[in-house]
Amino acid sequence: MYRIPLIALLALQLSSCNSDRQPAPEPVYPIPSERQLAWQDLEYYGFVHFNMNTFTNMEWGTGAEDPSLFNPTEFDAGQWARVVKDAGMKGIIITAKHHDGFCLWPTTTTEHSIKASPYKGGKGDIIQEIAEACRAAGLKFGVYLSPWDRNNEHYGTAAYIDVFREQLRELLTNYGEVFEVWFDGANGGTGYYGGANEERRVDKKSYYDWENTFKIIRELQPNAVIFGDAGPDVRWVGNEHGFAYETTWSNLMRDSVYGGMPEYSEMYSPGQENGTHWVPAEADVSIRPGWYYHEYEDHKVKTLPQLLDIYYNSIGRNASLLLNFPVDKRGLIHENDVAQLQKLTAKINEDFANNLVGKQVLVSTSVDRGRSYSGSKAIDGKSDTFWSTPDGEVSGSLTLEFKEEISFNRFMAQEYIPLGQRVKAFVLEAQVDGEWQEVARGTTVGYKRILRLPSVKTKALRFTVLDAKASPTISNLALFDAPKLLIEPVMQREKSGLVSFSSPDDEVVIYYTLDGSQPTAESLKYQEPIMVSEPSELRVVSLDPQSGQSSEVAVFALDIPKANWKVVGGSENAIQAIDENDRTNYTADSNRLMVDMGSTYPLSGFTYMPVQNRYMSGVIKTFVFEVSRDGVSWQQVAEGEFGNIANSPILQRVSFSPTDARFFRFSATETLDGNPASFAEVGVITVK
Ligand code: FUL
Repeated sequence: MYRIPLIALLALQLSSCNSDRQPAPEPVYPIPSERQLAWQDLEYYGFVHFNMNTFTNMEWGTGAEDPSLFNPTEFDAGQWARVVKDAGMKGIIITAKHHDGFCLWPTTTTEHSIKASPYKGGKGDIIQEIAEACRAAGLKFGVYLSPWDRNNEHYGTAAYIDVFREQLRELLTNYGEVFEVWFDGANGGTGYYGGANEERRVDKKSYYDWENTFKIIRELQPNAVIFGDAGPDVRWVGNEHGFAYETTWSNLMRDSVYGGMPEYSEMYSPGQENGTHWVPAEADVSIRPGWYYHEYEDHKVKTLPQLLDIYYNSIGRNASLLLNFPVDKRGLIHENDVAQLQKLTAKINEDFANNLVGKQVLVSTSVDRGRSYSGSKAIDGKSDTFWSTPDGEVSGSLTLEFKEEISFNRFMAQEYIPLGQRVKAFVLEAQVDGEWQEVARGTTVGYKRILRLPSVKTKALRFTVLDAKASPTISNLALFDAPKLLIEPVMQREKSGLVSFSSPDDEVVIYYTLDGSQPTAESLKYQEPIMVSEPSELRVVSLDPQSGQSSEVAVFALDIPKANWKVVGGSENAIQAIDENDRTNYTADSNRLMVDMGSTYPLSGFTYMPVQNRYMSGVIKTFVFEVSRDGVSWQQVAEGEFGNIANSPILQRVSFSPTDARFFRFSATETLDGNPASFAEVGVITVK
């Protein structure tokens, strides 16, 4: 049975008291529950993966881990709360138990917990510390409890369901208010299982008897939303990149979905226009490649442009954003992650600092359902008032006229979701030289839709709902002029030596120098790829032509081009070791790469970029480097070890005494994992 939430009823009553007595539109089912409405307002909250895997350098522990390994040295939940709060996030969800079964609280259900760890002499309770830190900071607190337990001997039998439910009871009883309970879809497989060390498969549809588990949550934490592929309250967005879809419905054909179903991402995750239940999407993504901390990913924290894409493609596409921090072995959010998050926060704050739809704006509509639902309700800054059309009118336009010309590049629209999600298609037009010109076109709006657009200058703007499930209910329209994203340009070199630069913001101009001087608007303007055929140092900057502001200067020290380089021997894809592309790799069964550079050069060193894949194989640990003038007689110029390459697989530079050579031979004497040596990119350092 559907129930209209209190807040919606209130709005209905309020509107019927209005003088024009125009009734509010009827709800279009499904509609959100009160707990879902409260959750929707949060928009943005933090995920923390911190557990046994942090100490074993794993993503999925087997369950056989020794609890004594769990021993954070500087654990500080207060630091997590500060970082999350400063970023404008509204809560933290913690992996109370991941698939390996280790419990972060002193549970009565198993010995495989913090009680058996050295942390605070076995008297610690990480969950309590986090719950308290959240409360103190005014943050919501949520728990991730993995249904799959690779440690528990009973996993796969009914006895485990009792254990699982008891764990849930403990978490939902002893730690105050919980806003979200997170159930993972990954279930069943190999594991330790109390020493059985076997594979245990479960019927994901029936094994957990979810209906009765959910009852426990409703009873103990009636305000908590339950997350899972099938909800019931909040659904997985279907990928781990943090992207919702251009068309994202909060409606889901919930009864067709179950947790962990293989076809979920492809078939169900964007939601359905005619979905039967309100189950909005939550986009979960880690700030690093892994969910858990690995020192070797310290250099792989997502960049500002990547984080911005995540923000706009989740919150801007009718989903909430659950951004994960792999807390490190100390028990802290790592400095690199904090630094990137702060950049994101500053940029988001800057982008949305000033809503251009202010009081001076004249608003008119092609149609409305009376004064209480006039166009002005979409720009009054209130979330419980909205512009709507008469029953049966599923399209209509709202026009904003500005006193002065404005320039904007962000458009935000919101529907009044307590009455259901309605908009199916919309178009945005701006008046330019007296003519209406299409600026953008979209499908769903939902709770919030944000479009990033090229800058538009205009005095009038028209937002038209082209089609909707019923009378559209638009509660908010906003415009912003986000400052340009001024970050250092990214460089890409081709094997030919051709160099190109790019910036994530199309509206900035790139300038560069080749003589070591600081680039300015007077320097060389980058227009098309440039040929760099000599060792050179390029200094490059992004500049906003309007404000005159510029990014930091990027410095690229380029050596000789590889245009005439050839791999001698090796398989067909050996070229990938010298193609100037770190994302392509060559794996050599011979553990060796031999290159003919085409001419003789004065070499003084070489560079090695290990594979940058999430799961690395064949990373070279110890090496020998030899050179030759004729490819026949060889001279060893370097040998050694790439210190710390396991934890820090970044570009390695090795110098040696200057030697003239046309050929080089780079051999691995040992790889980290014993697999054949792999090369993402190999280069040389020449004497100038
Ligand atoms: C996945 C899990 O298997 C990962 O380890 C991680 O917890 C992620 C959030 O969900 O399904």
